[in-house]
Amino acid sequence: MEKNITVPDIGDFDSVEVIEVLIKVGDKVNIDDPIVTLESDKSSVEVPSPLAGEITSININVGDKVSKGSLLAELKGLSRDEEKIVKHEKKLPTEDTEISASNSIDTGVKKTIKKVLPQSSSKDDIDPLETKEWIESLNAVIENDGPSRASYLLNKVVSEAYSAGLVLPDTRTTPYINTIPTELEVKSPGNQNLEKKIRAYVRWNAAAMVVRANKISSELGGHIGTFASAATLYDVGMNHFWRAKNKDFGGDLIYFQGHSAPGMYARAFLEGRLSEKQLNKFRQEVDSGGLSSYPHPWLMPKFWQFPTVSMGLGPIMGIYQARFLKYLINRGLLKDEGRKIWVFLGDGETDEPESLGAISLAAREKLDNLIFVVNCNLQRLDGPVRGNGKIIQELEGSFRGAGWNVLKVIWGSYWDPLLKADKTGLLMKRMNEVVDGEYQAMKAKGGAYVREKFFGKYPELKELVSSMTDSDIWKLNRGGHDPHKVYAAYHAAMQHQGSPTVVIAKTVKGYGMGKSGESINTTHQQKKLDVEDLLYYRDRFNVPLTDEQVKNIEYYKPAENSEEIKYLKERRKQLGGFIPERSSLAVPIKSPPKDIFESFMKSTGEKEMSTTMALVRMLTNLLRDKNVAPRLVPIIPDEARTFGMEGFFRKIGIYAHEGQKYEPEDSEQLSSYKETKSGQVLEEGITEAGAMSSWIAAATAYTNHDIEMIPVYIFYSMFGFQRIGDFAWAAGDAQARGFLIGATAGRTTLAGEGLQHQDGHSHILASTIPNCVSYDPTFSYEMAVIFREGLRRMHEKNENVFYYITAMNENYSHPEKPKGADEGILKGMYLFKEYRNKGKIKIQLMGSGTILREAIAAAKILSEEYGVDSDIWSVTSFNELRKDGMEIERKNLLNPNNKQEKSYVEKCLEKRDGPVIAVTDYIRSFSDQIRPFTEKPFYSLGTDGFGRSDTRKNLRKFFEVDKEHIVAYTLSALAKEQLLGSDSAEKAFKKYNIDKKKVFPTKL
Ligand SMILES: Cc1ncc(C[n+]2csc(CCOP(=O)(O)OP(=O)(O)O)c2C)c(N)n1
Ligand SMILES: [Mg+2]
Repeated sequence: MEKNITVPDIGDFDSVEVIEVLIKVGDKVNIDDPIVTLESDKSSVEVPSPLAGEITSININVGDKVSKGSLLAELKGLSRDEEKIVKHEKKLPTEDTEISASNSIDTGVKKTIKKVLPQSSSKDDIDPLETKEWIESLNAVIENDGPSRASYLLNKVVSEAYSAGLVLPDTRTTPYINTIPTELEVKSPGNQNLEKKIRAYVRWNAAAMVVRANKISSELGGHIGTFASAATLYDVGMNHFWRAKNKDFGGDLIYFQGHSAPGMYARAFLEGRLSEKQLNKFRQEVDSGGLSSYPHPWLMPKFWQFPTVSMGLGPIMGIYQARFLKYLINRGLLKDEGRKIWVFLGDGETDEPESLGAISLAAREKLDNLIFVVNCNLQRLDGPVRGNGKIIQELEGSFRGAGWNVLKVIWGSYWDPLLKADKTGLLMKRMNEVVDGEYQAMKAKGGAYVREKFFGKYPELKELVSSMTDSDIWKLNRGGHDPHKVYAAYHAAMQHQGSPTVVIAKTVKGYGMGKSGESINTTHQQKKLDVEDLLYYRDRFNVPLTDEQVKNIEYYKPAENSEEIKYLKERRKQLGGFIPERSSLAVPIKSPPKDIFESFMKSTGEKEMSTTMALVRMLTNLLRDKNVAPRLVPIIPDEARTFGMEGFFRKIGIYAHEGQKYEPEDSEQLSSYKETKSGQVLEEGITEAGAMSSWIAAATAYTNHDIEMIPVYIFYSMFGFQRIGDFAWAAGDAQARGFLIGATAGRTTLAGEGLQHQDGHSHILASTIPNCVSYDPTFSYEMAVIFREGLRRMHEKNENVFYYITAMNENYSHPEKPKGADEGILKGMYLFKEYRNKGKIKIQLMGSGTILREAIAAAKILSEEYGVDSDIWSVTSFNELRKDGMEIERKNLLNPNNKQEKSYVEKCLEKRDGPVIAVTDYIRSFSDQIRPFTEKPFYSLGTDGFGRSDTRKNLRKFFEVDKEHIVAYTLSALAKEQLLGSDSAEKAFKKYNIDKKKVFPTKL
């Protein structure tokens, strides 16, 4: 049966151009195979075949204009069965099933629940007997009908009460006690005695390492207090939960709190992975063999996986890492092995907006592969985190509100009997009312102080501890230092399904440091311990070192065949290997054949387009390459339509873990909003920090998931490095590979958006990151050459660099690639055109981005009207030219006796005449970067100053980068160089109405 393929609803456009015909008569096509590519002046989109069959005729040619309903081709169905007409049918999602998130606390123990113990009456209870009956009824339901029936009844009662207008209690928080009742704690199978010893040695060696480094020089710094508070939190994970990557398993991913790095080194030392010599070189990284101050994959590429020390980045990167892991699984690129992402953060660190900024996304995405551990030692650097409040309660409220499973680990086991004996409920009341500032002071001041200040407030509580000595009271430990409590919480976190889990653990900063730093405000900065402090620390944790050894600050490592070392290694063996460890087994991606890029090398003729459109078209082409297509990860923060990328929605789908539960408003259209579980586009919403975190996850998938991915994150260039610069720095550290595309770039090219949008400096910011390779191309062939090389360098050759490319929204026609330009395009400059008319005077005119076109126009005027010839250089990367120039200059300075080498800039310019005039849409320091690498006089024009909204023409005039200013300033420069009289310049200033009294734009 013959069928027509027509243009579907293409949105707002009336008549659009056919730019590619992707079929031939006789081709067999499947449903959704692309038939033609259409392009409006903003975006390009492929039309998919609505049915399977054989093409019998083609009714359009490249260049034709078509509208909705235009006949594109005819097709013969192969057989009735195969003719599945999918004509934009109103299809409701079927592929995704909902997993309902459980809001209840999942302790990991199924079908058991603690009985509710009636508390003794408080003065608010006017009828204790009635209260008791209620509680007994509840217990009866739990016993007879089970916990879910009990929950149902409670919920029902609450909603009835709500409807009746009762003011219900605020339930954001629960009482200030552990979430998991003692009876329901799952017991650790470990040998507690050995684990305690191991922990003590790790603690000792971590502290010794810092103290030793500071003996070498107090400049070296380091931290003892942070790890001292977190040792148990890490140790329990290392001994029992964290599974390493090996040939059978992808590995759990652990984001360690940056300042606890010494603890990880100390453990690796016991494991035999680091030597004493390396420990002695803590924070001495200049000569090889040192240990980096914090987790820096760049400096320790076989050890650290995640740069976390800039506070707040770890938590949000961890969330998006967990999300990206699900993305890879849902797209069928990775097996679901139940891997977990663990993120450790400080309680002070939660002040950072980035730390908590994406927690609702984590719950919305049901990231049950994510476990946060917040180490609440109640202190940050200067003092208490919330002296007047309770950080644990505050965090519980935030995380519960966002939909997380919250597990509070506040009190250690020594408190259990007291809590059990608390018949009046007063102990819990006291726990609730004490603020963090007091809790901190209590841990700094000893048992007698706690007796008086904590228990002493109520006679009943004082009585409760009357038989305990001050030392017993002092031993009442906090949950985060109790391996049993921590084990139970981690176990529960591992079992929990349907939402992410946060373990909020209460600890003591500088735990065990005594007067030198336990719970005192200056703990964070403590890096020097005197002999007395060290002896105290040794005794506190029973480290078997003599006084002499302590004085020498010796490390302690038991013999290889000792119980402790055997146990520690055996535990790691059982868990699949060591952690942290960084490696990659990813297979490189073969670069696509040249023909994918071929169309960009030709002139577009009259046809105008922006480099953004060219890039989007290139990505569309790449989606036809079988190696590249599945690995592309387009990442967009709510700007797809701005960049003409809406065609991707339908073509490759937007990732949505629950698929699409609604019929989109625009379902009839070709670019309809299609969300799907296997979607490829990461449509991030309005979060640059989130989008960048996604990009980093994808850009490091080659090491964290052993799969090479190609992330392409497209954003307003102003909201790139300026907004997320610290993430970009972390990406460099993590050796990310991928593309960052600064779209709508250039201070005068974006035009109407004004001061906060118009970017004239992102390239300068990009240039500060050593492994970021950046380009500001003008023409589509430049973009194609650069992008292809990026694919080759990063994803085929696995170079640890990442690309920043600016793309513009100005439409113009693109010429054919000049012969042999490739090398120069990649190195940073090439000769675009030479004017060799009659003129005796010559200039070297450089430009980049859209402003190169102003330079080209200026060159024509200069030649035709003023007899000034020019060599026009398209400078694709001042940043790359500078790198080359600096390196050569250094080499020459180091070798004054050798033949001096030439920088690439010099090689290009040495045989050419005249001064350099460089003009860009960026601040002058961008082009000034290459000034030292040529002996020629050098003049820069650029867009220094705040942007503002106006037309491109007016903006270019304002910033003095339009062709008229280029002409006038060039003539003036020539006068200065005494190559021309000054009257030409003066005439030009007059002719172009250039107001010499205008204030310099930086002052306006
Ligand atoms: C973005 C950023 N700002 C500031 C710092 C400096 N800094 C290092 S540790 C610290 C305090 C950390 O407190 P907390 O998160 O509670 O961790 P703790 O050491 O108490 O476990 C600060 C402010 C940093 N590392 N990163
Ligand atoms: Mg803290």
